[in-house]
Amino acid sequence: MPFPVRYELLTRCSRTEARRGRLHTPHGVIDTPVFMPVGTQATVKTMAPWELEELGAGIILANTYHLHLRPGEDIVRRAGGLHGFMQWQGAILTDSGGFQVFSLASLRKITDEGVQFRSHIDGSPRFFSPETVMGIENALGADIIMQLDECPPYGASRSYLETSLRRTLAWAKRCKEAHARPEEQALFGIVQGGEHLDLRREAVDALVELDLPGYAIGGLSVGEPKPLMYEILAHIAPRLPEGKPRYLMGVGSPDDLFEGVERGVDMFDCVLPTRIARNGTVFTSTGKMVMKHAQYRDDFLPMDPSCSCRVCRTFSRAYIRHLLKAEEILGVRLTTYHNVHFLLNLMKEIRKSIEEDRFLAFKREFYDRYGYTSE
Ligand code: PRF
Ligand code: ZN
Repeated sequence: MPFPVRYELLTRCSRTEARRGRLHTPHGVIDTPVFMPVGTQATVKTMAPWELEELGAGIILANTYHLHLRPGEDIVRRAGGLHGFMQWQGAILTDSGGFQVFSLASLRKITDEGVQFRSHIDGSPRFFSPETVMGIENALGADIIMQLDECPPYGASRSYLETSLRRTLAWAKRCKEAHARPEEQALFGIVQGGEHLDLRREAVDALVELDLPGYAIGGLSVGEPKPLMYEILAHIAPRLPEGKPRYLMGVGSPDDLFEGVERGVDMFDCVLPTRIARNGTVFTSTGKMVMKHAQYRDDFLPMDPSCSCRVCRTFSRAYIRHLLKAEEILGVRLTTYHNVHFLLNLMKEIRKSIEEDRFLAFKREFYDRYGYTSE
C-alpha cells in the first residue's frame, strides 16, 4: 500500500545535510524545506485562506487538542473535514494534542494507557489515548497526522526520560494500529528522548521499524541551550530514513530554520511569526523591529524596504504604528501577513540556495545582515 504522503529527494547540498525535495500530498505538492504556518483553531490567526494562498503557503498546521474541545471533531467531520470546514485547499497537518495537554490543560495524569486532564476551556474531564487521538485525527481529516507522544520538560531526569520514551514508542505502535485511514492520512512518528543521544537513537530505531510515512523530532526548543538542540539535530536527523520527510516540531526562528535545514530537516512549524506580529513585532532583513516604538511615528518608509510583500509595497511604518497604537484590527493583520511572507520567502530563498549549492554562503550573508553572529 503506497503512503498518501511521499517524499521525493531532489538535490543535496555539499558539505551539509541540507536537502531540497518535494512532499506529495493529497492536497498538493509541497517544496521542501518548508515552513508551516500554525492555525491552531482551524485559522492562521487574522489570515483568510485566500491570503495564505496568495503568500504561497502549501501546508498549515492545526491542533487536535483545541479542535476536539471546540467545536469538537464531529462538527468538523460533518463539514467535510478540516479542509471543508475552514475552506483551505492546501495540505494540513494536525498535531496530536500531547504537547498541548502539557502546556494548557490542568490536573494532568499520565499513565501507559493515556493522559487524563481537564479542559482549559470549561474544566471538563477528558482522556487522550493513542486510540482516542487517532479517532479524533481521522475525523479532522488532515493529510498528515501526528502520533500521541509525551514531550518531557528540559531538565527531566534520565530515568523519567527513559520511562517516558518507552511510553511514547508504545503509543506510536498503538497509533499505527488504531489509524483507520492509512490510505488517506499519513501518520508520522515522533522521536523523543530528551538530551540523551542513546535514547534518541533508540527512538529512531524503534520508529523506523514501524515503517511510518514520515518522522518528526519532538522534545526540542523546550528551554535547552541552542547549541544542545543543534547537536541533537546533527546526530538524529541524518539517521532518519533518507526517503522520508523529517519534521522539527515547534521550531521556526530564522536562525533555527537555517541550522535545522543544515542538519537535514525538511519541515518546520512555529507560532513565532504570527504571535510576535500580534504584539507588533516584525521580522525584517536587518533584524526584528518593534513597530510601536516612537521612532516610527513619522517614518514613511515600508516596514522592510527590501520586502516584496503586499504590505511593504503599500503601507508605511507610520501608518502601521498608528493602527497598532490605536488597537485597530488591521494593524495585526498587516504585521501577521508580512511575518508569514517573511518566513515563507526565507524558505524559498533557502531552497534556491540548496539547488545552486550555495546554502552555507547564503546562510552567512543572511546572518551578517540580520545581525546574528555565526560561528
Ligand atoms: N511533540 C508534539 N508537538 C510538539 C512538540 C513535541 O515534542 C514540540 C516541541 N518543540 C512542539 N510541538 N506532539
Ligand atoms: Zn513585507
